[in-house]
Amino acid sequence: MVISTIADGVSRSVESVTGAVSGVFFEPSIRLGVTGLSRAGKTVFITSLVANLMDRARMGGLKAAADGAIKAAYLQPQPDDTVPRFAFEDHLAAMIGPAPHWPESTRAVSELRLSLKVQPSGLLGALSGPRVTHLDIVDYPGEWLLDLGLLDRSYVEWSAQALEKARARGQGAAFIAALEGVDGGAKLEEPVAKALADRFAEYLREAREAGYSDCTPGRFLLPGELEGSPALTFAPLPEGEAGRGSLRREMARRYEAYKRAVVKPFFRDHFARIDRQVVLVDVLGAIHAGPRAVEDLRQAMADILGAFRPGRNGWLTGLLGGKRVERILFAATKADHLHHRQHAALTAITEALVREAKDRADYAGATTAAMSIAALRATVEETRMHEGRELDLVRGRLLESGRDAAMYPGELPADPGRLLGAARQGSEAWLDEDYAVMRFAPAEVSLAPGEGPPHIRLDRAAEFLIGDRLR
Ligand SMILES: Nc1nc2c(ncn2[C@@H]2O[C@H](COP(=O)(O)OP(=O)(O)OP(=O)(O)O)[C@@H](O)[C@H]2O)c(=O)[nH]1
Ligand SMILES: [Mg+2]
Repeated sequence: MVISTIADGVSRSVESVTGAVSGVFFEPSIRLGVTGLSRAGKTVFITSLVANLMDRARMGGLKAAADGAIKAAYLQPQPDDTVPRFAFEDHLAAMIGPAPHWPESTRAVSELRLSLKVQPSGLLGALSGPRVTHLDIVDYPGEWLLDLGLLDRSYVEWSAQALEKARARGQGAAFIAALEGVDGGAKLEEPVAKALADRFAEYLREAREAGYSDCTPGRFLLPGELEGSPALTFAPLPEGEAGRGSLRREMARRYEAYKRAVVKPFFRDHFARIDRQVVLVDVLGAIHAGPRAVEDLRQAMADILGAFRPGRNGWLTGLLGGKRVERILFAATKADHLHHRQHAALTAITEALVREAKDRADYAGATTAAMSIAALRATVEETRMHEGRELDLVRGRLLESGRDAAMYPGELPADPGRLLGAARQGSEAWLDEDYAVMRFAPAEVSLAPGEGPPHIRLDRAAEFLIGDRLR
């Protein structure tokens, strides 16, 4: 017992300050942030990860699971009383229950605590007996990280950039047209402000649907309990006169309120406490949407990862003190849409996509990696002869019709530069190949005792993210 306390005390002193201390003896905790832009696969990832940590037969790539060091894993009340609990049971029931379906889209931050009873190896471990490590998983939208960029921009600067984006995207046309009849220097009329903000939010939603990544401010897509509040009732306006009581002055004031009341609290209450981070990226979805979506995704990734290089923003540096995220995994999700022969190409594209941003994070002292994963495998592989050549296909049940279908998604180039280069040059369409994505429903599975839901490389992802803390 004494040795256990000392050993934990030692590891504690080199850790950054994390969650609550529970019980008489200190129990270490790891705070794992799971983020990604909307529909990237956060909910499915967390649900499958937790289920597979509880039933570990498919977790051979997680060393502590393979060698039996993890003795038990169980859910516990989370340390934060004011954050909604991640609805694990509901999501799991959706994914692997009868008539399996994908879980509902989630709209806010949520948290779940999984406690792992681990028997450490080595002499100290043998003497001390099993110890408990808490894994606190936090699900938050990647859009909220993009908002960090607002903190060092004034309303005028932000407006100029936001208007430029809206003009360049087809979805922005109605909003730009609505600005025509508006005089920002005139006295504020609430219905005018509201109508503009609604149009702006509508444009952001449509742009997101069309595959664009940077659709900030983040809460315009996910307003949650702030829906309709003044901090969310603003829109960019062209530069001009901004006298007292004018629409422009009030919009600028609300923009500042958004930063103060929405953006900063998120970084202070959630982001600042994260130890390990996985950034889920729907790379295949963006490729399917075309070169512009891929270029937009690349820029959004650079912005998102700016948050992990705190030197960029003085306020954030102050908030984090010396603390930083220790490991960051970039995971291309939904890799079950591809035959495994193409997974290396997908990983290479993901790596190239986050390259710039990753170099910066590396620079900031975090260890990073890229991987292609599927948190819930919905397909099986198949190879067929077609016009004299072998085609690697995936087969699954189509989401819309429920029919069984095989899909050839197109051949990803081995050299990621071919796709990213075309994207950077602003091409309208891919030259060499058409990329298809079909949406599959989760497969009906019958799990043997001890087995979690089927996945691709979720065990490797877990090894990278938390493996070192389970030895
Ligand atoms: N085939 C396949 N599809 C997946 C996988 N993970 C996610 N998807 C698809 O992606 C959609 C979004 O997944 P979610 O986990 O809900 O994504 P999210 O990031 O939580 O989305 P929001 O909560 O809306 O931000 C699902 O409805 C599935 O259609 C996977 O491992 N395989
Ligand atoms: Mg979700």
